[in-house]
Order: sequence, then C-alpha cells, then structure tokens
Amino acid sequence: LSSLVLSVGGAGPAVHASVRPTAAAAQVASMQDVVPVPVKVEPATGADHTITSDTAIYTQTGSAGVGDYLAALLRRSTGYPLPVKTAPGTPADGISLLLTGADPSVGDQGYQLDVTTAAVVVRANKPAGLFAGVQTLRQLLPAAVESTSTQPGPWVIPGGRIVDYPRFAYRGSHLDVARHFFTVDEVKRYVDEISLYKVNYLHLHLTDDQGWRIQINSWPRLATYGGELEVGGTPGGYYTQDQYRDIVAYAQSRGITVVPEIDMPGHTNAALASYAELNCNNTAPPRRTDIEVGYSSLCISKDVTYKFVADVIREVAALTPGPYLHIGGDEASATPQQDYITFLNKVLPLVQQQGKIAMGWHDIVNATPPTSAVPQYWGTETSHGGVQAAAKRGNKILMSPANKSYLDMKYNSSTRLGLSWAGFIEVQTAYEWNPGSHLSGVTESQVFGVEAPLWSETLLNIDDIEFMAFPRLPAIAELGWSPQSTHNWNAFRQRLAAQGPRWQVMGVDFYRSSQVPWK
Ligand code: TNX
Repeated sequence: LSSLVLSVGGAGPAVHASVRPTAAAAQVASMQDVVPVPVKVEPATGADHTITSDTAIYTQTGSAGVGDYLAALLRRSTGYPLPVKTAPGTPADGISLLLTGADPSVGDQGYQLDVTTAAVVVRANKPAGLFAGVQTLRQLLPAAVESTSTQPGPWVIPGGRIVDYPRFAYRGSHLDVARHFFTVDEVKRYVDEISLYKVNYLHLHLTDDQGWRIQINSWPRLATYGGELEVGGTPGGYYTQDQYRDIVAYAQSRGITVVPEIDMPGHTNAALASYAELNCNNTAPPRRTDIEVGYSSLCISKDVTYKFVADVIREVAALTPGPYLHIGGDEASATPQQDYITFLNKVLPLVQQQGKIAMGWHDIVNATPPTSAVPQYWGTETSHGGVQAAAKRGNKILMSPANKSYLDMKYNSSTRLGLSWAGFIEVQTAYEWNPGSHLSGVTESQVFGVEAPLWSETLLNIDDIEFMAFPRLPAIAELGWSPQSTHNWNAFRQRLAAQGPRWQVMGVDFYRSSQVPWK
C-alpha cells in the first residue's frame, strides 16, 4: 500500500478495489468474535439479520451524526442506498440508532445491541455509546464490509443481544508526529483503524527535539523553521491550524477526542533552534535530526520562556475542543531538578487558565502537580514511589507501561522496525497485564485509563505505523475496554485471528505473529 493512496472514508481512491471476498470473509461472523470482547453476549440461533437494498437507518435527535457515519461506511461495500431516516415509535425493520431504552448498566459510553431477523437496534444513553455499538456492528458483518468498492454480500449479522460498556473511560492511542511527520491523510487513516477497537482518545505528540509540527501564529518560526526536518534529516512538515482543526473534527466524527502534547521543558531543541531568545545564552543551537534524548531544556529563569509557553498553550487550547492538554515533562535530564519543579509550578496553572486539564508523562509527579493533573506512567517497573504517592494524593494515573504498551518496541529480535530499550513485546506480552493492578499501590479506581504510545524514530509512513500497531493496539484496547473477568489469552488470540481478514480488506499492513492462529 502506498502511503499516499489512502482509503479513508472517501478521502482517497479505493486502494484494494481488487480484493475479492475470501471464503472467511463471506461467512457469517460470530457474536463472540468482537474485539474488545463485550461485557455480555447472548447469541440467538435463527435470529440472523440480513442488510438488503431496502434497509434504512433510523435515527433520533442526537444520533443522526452516527447514522450518517454508519450509512457512509456501509454504502461503500454494499452499494445499497441506506437512507438515514427519522425513527418511528417502535423499530420494526432496518437499523435503528436510539438514545432511549438502553439497559441502565451501559452508562455514558456503553450500548445495547439487539439483532433479530426483523431489525437491528442499537440503544445507548449518549452518542459515544451508539458509536461504540456501531463499531461492534461493523465487526459482526463479514470482513468484506470494509471494502471501498461494491462487494456481493450477503450482509448477514448474527442474531442475539450484546450489552456492553467500558472498564475505563479513557482508552488512548498516542502517535509521535514529531520524530517523523505524518500527513493529515495518514493520521485520518490511523483514526479510522483505531476507532474500530473503541479507542476514544488520540494523543498527538506534536513537538520534540527533531521537529515542531503545529503552526503557532504568535511564534511562526516554530513550524516554518523548527518543523522543516525530521529524524534522519529528511523533510518534515507541520500542520497548519486549519489542518489540525480538520484532524480534530475528523477524529470527533469517529468518537475520538484529540489530546495535543507540547513537550517541555526538555525535548525542545526544535523550539530552541527556532528562537535564540529561548536559550539561556541567547544562542540558537543547530537543528538536530538524531534520536538522542535528554539534552535540551527551555531556559527556566527567563521571563520570555513563560510568555512563549503561555502563547503556545493559549493557541493550542483554543484549537482543541477536548478537555485535556498534555505538557510532556519527560526525560528533562538537561533541567536541574529544582528548575524542573519551578517550571511545572508555573506552567500547570497556565493549562488550567485555558480551561484544560493537564496531562504529563509521569516525571511530572516530581513537582507534586494538582490532583486534577493526570500523570502517564511509562516506566518498566511495577512499582514507582512517586507515582504511588501521587495516586494516594488523588491523581488518577494513565497506564502506558513501556514494556507492555509501547507499540514502537520490536516484536522480537528480527523485527525490521522499532526500538528495544524496554524489551521485545510480542502480542501475548502486550495483552498479559492488568492495568488495575500493574503498579503496586495504584488500584483499579486510581487508574485513569490505558494508552498505547507509538513513537516514530524508526517509522516513516502509515505502513510502518500499521505494522507496529496491529495486532498490539487491539490488545491494549481490549485491556482498556473489557472487564478483567473476561481476560483470557487463548480466547483473545482466537478473536484476534478473526480480525485478520478484515485488515486484509482494509489494506492494513499487520504483523502476522506466530502466536495468533490467523484465518
Ligand atoms: C522514551 S517514553 C521517550 C520518547 C522516546 C521513546 C522511544 C517517553 C515519555 N519518552 O522520547 O521516543 O522512549 O521508545
């Protein structure tokens, strides 16, 4: 798959128009084969539902957006008109997306799905729940439904009932667009892929030593000069504010909230190279495109540093409808400890002043952040005194242990891409941990959620992203969504195997791990 030719929801030409449905793709999916595994699945024999050229999608006030999304998705491969209509009182046929009558257990993000011969009904309390239900529906259709060209069908959905809701409200995926720059279309394609697994946050690592990737009007050279290169010295790039808004809106339409990260006070060489006054010695360093870490720092003692940070946070906050803004804070080895604390004590309130909740890599616990701030644990140990103390004070912890959830780690010693400082991470390793008990002294209720970081030192394009994310991203997504009581590697790898034909149709370049019995 060429990284320039994308099959994102109509944004580009069909990539795999030539893919024919395989035997597996034409079979009826099993209600048990959904990833992440739902809370409760009750298959019903003789109740399969077939989508036909007469099928309509029924919506209510508040669910029309999800209806339009589902219709667009299904029209591509079925070729059916699938009109989106206002729901009648009682659903009698077609696919209904309703914000009434859901099982009370489903909360704000869950859904209830009923499939009978006559009709398919998704019920939820909020559009987010309907969106999750639609992703389940997508996985219950044959893999060929992912095709961007018309396929023969039949489009059968297995009969039964699913009642489903997430274990954690925050299920994140992180993408480093700083080390290597990815285009808007590449990011959108990744958004489509992760939404299939009910990931609801996309954390964009927008700045680092090697590149600044977001236009800041009050400091324009950050992007135009600081964004020009990437790792290896090849041309980088940046998102204009309009392009960033476009990514945010696209993600939103797929149930995903963008969390922008501006990494500081370390990981700032691109900024320091762009503006001499940000350096303590008033001298801009050369731009760097190697992959060293821990050598750069904003100048903690200068007033202009805080003018700079306030301007950047204000502009990024204004572009971002979501509640969170990530300030990095990791690996600030070039910042003396007391300076680091001084810096964070000045910067954390700036985030709050812009109406955002601060997130940061767990290094921020060294500065005793307010309990509203979310430290993101990225260590490889199963205990961390500072993080445990923060949890005790009331901070919720986002779990991204590097030796489990880092999608940029190699699968094994012969993996072509990736790093290995946190070890090799095969699919089973990515799956076999419990976010609710992984860190000693950090209990389930103190866990904010789970996130799978994807750093891009070695990743050049969307193919590389896909190869590292699939199939591990679905493993992490399941840890974030499904109850711990469902955790079972043998069952998981079977369900994961059923995703393979889907990825083939989507043109996802996934890693065919020998641990998974691919179909
Ligand atoms: C550590 S994890 C980093 C990143 C690197 C990554 C590579 C973290 C907060 N910082 O700067 O890209 O390792 O795996």
